[in-house]
Amino acid sequence: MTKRALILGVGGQDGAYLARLLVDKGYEVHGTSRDAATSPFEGLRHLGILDRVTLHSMSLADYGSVLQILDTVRPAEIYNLSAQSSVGLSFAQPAATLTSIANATLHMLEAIRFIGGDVRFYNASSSEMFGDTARRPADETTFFQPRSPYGVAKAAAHWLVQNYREGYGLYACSGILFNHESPLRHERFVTQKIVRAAVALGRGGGERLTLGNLDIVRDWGWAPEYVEAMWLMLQQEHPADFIVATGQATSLRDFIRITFERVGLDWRDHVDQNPGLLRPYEVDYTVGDATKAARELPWTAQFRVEAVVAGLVDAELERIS
Ligand code: GDR
Repeated sequence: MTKRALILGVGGQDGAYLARLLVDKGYEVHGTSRDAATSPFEGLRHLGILDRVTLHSMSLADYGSVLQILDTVRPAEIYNLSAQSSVGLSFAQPAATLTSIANATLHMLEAIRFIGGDVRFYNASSSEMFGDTARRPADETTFFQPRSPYGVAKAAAHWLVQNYREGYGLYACSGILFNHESPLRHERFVTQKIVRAAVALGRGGGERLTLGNLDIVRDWGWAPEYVEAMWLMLQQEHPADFIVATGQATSLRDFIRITFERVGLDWRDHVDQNPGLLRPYEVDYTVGDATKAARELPWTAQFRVEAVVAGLVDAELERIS
């Protein structure tokens, strides 16, 4: 029998790649966004699968709308990839971020409990819950010490998922994803901002690149392969949470250097720092340990940072040519 999946936030980067993965696996894929009639669904369009996904309007802020969609679609698997995803924006919109992440997840869990049946639920947790990992890779037992309203909201949602799993026996789990990039990334995230600027400068145009904090370290992976880990989490005998990361620490300076080298430039000639882009509170260093995912799912990241940069630069060159 064809399996039916519901992807909340199918308009985003992860939603689009997951939709493609599930379509390729023969799923009947349904997806939601707040207003499906006006959403551009650029990711689905770019991947050529817009007509393979049944789209619905749903607001996770509205419990009634969640119930209606669950009752209509009756999915076997639900992936919650919706909500505000910018850490930077969460400082400017803390309350909206908290609502869009924590309350929204709670509405989903309550609706699943109310509707009942044999449904499996994946929730998008984030490495931001750990805050700074103090130069050690974080695993599933590492304490949460979030440093942004976004991280706090993700931690709240994470604990809700764990509570509903333990308390009500739901098949509900969280993937704790570290930074994951792709050509579908918006320029508001630093990798795409760097890649777009470097490629334009490399072609003799563009403007100088202005960034905030250059002293941070991240664990950058490749989004199209991270969605495979999401799917695998819902295929296990028992629900559990997993870190999804490469385990490789890269400084932002190195990310910029590798990107500019790829277009034949020395980054030091083209990059400025603007204190106005600094965050009020910063995660200086964050790296993940995905040993549990490698052992149990099994899943391991294939793309290291050089491959991530190459994939982003090549896609950008193709986009503008
Ligand atoms: P992040 O991603 O906050 O890690 O969250 P982002 O790319 O926004 O920032 C990464 C780091 O780069 C520093 N930085 C800048 N960031 C942006 N956006 N723009 C700049 O100009 C700039 N200059 C320096 C930031 O201060 C930060 O330290 C991402 C998101 O995808 C989340 O949704 C996800 O949960 C986490 O990754 C894991």
